[in-house]
Amino acid sequence: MKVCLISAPTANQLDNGAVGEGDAARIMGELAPVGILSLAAVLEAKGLRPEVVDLNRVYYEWLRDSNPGERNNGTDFCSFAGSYFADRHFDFFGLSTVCSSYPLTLRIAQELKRCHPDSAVVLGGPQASVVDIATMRAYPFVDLVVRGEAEHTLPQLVDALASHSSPAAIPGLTFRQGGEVVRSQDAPLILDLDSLPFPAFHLFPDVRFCRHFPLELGRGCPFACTFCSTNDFFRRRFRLKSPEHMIAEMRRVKQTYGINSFELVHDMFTVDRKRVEAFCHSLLACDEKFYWGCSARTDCIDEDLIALMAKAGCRGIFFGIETGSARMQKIIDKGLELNDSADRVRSCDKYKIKTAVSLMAGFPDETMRDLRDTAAFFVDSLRYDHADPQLSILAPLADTPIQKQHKDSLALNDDVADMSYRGWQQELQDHEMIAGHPEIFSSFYSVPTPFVEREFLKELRDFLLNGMRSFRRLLLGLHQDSGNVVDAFQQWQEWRTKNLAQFSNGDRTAYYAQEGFPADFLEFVRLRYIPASKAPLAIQALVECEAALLDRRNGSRDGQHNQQQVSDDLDELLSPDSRLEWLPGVHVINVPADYLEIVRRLRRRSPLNDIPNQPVKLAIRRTAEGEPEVRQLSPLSAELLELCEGRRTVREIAEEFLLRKMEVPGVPPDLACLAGIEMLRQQRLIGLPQN
Ligand code: B12
Ligand code: SF4
Repeated sequence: MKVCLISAPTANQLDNGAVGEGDAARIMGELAPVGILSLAAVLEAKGLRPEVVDLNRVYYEWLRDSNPGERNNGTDFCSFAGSYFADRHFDFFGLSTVCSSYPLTLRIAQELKRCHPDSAVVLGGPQASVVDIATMRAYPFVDLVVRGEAEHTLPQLVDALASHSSPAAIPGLTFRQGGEVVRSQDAPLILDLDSLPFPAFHLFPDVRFCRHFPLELGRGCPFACTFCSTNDFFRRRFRLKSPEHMIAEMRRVKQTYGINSFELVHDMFTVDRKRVEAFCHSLLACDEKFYWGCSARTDCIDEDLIALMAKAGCRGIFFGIETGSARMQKIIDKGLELNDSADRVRSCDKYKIKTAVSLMAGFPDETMRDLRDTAAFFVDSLRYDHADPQLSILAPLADTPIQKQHKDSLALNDDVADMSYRGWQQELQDHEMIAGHPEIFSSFYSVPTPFVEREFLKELRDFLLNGMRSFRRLLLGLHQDSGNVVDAFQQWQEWRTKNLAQFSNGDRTAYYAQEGFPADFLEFVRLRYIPASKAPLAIQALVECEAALLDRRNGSRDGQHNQQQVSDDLDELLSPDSRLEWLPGVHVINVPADYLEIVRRLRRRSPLNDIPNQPVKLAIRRTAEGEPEVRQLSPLSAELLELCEGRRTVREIAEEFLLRKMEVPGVPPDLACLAGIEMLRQQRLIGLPQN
């Protein structure tokens, strides 16, 4: 049997076609389809030589090689994929599926059947598994669906097909029998995950470009949140690979690829505290240092465990908080105590663990009050530098309680739930498929939201996500000053209706994503918000700082300072004749109030209204990675930084410093000057010009 396993398309970051090969390979590597590779390893263990096709890569090649005109001219990706597979002959094509790209996957499956009518076209993965019957009834080119975990089912199926025997008795299959689509019994769960072979990463070359290598840690979740499909798919039986097994796999990756940072795949790792501790202790006892990220619930973790995880190399945790409303927590059966959730985000920040604070809006029962609570949770988490809040609009995943409850009132419009819409450009055929089969493509529909207008919901989501990226601290300041960020958002909506013509007919999501939005918003804050603010000085200081950072981001140059090469190498020793210069991108601004104090108060949620009028200077720059850096300068540092302009030597600066009679009590002026210069170098504000 010649078997070809095909990943589900998931790389929406490639969409604009402008991504270079290096970045593309990294993106695709990090999206390595662990399920497909696990199946390939099982087949290899049986002596087969399966091939793995990464549809993300095929898509990338199509984007790269076709010109934009062609792309819009009917030569869509599906036909390209069809010609890609036309002269690749296999007996078995197995396609993995996920809701977001299911229409596309089905169209590719149809192409495969057209080119290779005698080959078996089989679907598996989280989406096909739950809409198996409806899919096979609607699409005759699908021969079979393998439901659920497939490491035991697939080899049996391949054997049956090779020997032309009936697969009917194999558990975990959906197939046609006498004109009917029928299911065999469910396949038993794989209880001992250590028994699975190491995934066939050698069949997926892009994996070597990963920053964080994906390794499966376990399956199943005992909880039953109403929007989630995991407990349905991997069921509620929680399983983990043993620490020894995980560490052996991590070592193997390190040896083969030189990568020691991992994305440990499991929806919910921290169910059993003892097992998390055992994993951490094993990592600590091991002679190599590994870094890793995982998923957790905030009620299955506490500060002690977080501290241990950080020590054992944990650098990122995905927290599905879902809603900031205590009422909605109960309705969606998530049941988190939100104060504790906030506290876990704080603890992670303390131990420098990055947290994805994942929130959703658009639940059917959600009122404006609930939405305000979610927006507040989102913005409150910005107080922690290591927190990365996310907000998406609910997509009713097939076969989840929420989808089943609302299946007769799902709506399809352009305002689709974004969970499944992002990414693949949809062709007309996709729209037709989706419109014709809500039971198969439910995640492209929206559930009714009777208490909140969907346009409002969507705009608030776009505002918060882009606002966080462009003016993180200002957003927090506005939230704190106005009482809830939604109030500030509504004022902005009012202002932009009167002042921004593009809002009447444009694509709002596109508007929020482009550079004009932060500039417009800062103007709104200056002209409309500050005059009525309770804390005008603090907000003004925040606006000026964000404006300067935006300027840096948009590449505006600071004339003379950026034209030359300046070294920030701290090993180069200074002599009296060393010339100094500002490092490229450094910019100094005046703000009307103590910025450090404002940030302190934001972190503690203390009032901003009594911040005194006390102008300070800030040195601002962006790191090579684009991260903003803001330093409040003491009067001495500000003076010295000014003296470093114009390529003066250390000696010249010291002479000028003495003339200006700057005093540091108890420290001789020449020493104070040298120490100040060294500090500015350490802070990466000045360096030695290279020419
Ligand atoms: C890692 C992950 C991601 C990664 C992507 C990884 C990748 N390779 O592309 C990222 C973070 C990008 C991601 C994004 C999204 N994800 Co996701 N993701 C996961 C997660 C946590 C793990 C996937 C995994 O590797 N599992 C481990 C392997 C072993 O399992 P598996 O892939 O399911 O494979 C097994 C079986 O399914 C089967 N199988 C799989 N393929 C095939 C093919 C054949 C032929 C056969 C026979 C069998 C078979 O056999 C495999 C071995 O047993 C799952 C949840 C989960 N625990 O699985 C969600 C999950 C797959 N994601 C989900 C969703 C909804 C999304 C998003 C739409 C979310 C969003 N808000 O945008 C996006 C869509 C991405 C896109 N742009 O299209 C849902 C899918 C639900 C559905 N009905 O399709 C899941 C199940 C989460 C959930 N709880 O609901 N995701
Ligand atoms: S959302 Fe998380 S905790 Fe809830 S059922 Fe899904 S995986 Fe489990």
